[in-house]
Amino acid sequence: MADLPAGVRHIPMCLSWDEQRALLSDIRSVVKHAPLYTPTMPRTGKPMSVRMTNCGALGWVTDQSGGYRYQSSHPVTGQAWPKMPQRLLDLWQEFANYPLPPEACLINFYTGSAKMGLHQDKDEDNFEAPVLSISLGDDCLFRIGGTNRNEPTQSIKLHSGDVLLLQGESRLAYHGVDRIYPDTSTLLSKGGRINLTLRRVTKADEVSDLELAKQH
Ligand code: MD3
Ligand code: FE
Repeated sequence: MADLPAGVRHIPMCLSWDEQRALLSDIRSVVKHAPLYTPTMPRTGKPMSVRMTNCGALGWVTDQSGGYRYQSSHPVTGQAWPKMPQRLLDLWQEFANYPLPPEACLINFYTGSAKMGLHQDKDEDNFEAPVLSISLGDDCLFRIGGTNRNEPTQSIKLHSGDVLLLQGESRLAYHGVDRIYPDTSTLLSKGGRINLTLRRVTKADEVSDLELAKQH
């Protein structure tokens, strides 16, 4: 099997079954307050097949008129996003190797037919911080390439409990989800896949923020 692109760290079966159950329970409480909604593409208004919500200070949203962006409130309810569960802050602390806590957790929900086209994550102001992704539920085929769309890509299967850390060169790599493998996990009673992506959105103030954070 080929090496993953530089900066990609895949930790298969990182979370135990009990940790996955506990995370799922956290996500269920988030979704009670901030329901999954169907995002739409900028300009065309075409609905995405993945449903989304967020927790944390900021959430990633998209709709026809406003386009891709981060905002502090749910686009349908207008309410502030629920707080980031402690368990997610702990996972970031353990794996991200970054002195400031995550500001956003995007929650993606995939049914058996949902997918996500090849794209770059570049709506953040901070590309220095890593992105931490956690997979729950059914397996998926994940694809990642280089920082130009025309570069070759490679595919890996992600399973429930896998953690993926993207930093350095891979932070701006093209990536997507080609397919879900239905009925490959019993974590979600009705099936499907949940992906959590933890991110820093705002720029760290050059010296002071990072130096201050290290002292804590
Ligand atoms: C590689 N989500 O929400 S997670 C997304 O499985 C997104 O739901 C996919 O792409 C999902 O933007 C993939 C893995 C991931 C997340 C962020 C990345 C891979 C990444 C950022 C840069 C490069
Ligand atoms: Fe992405």
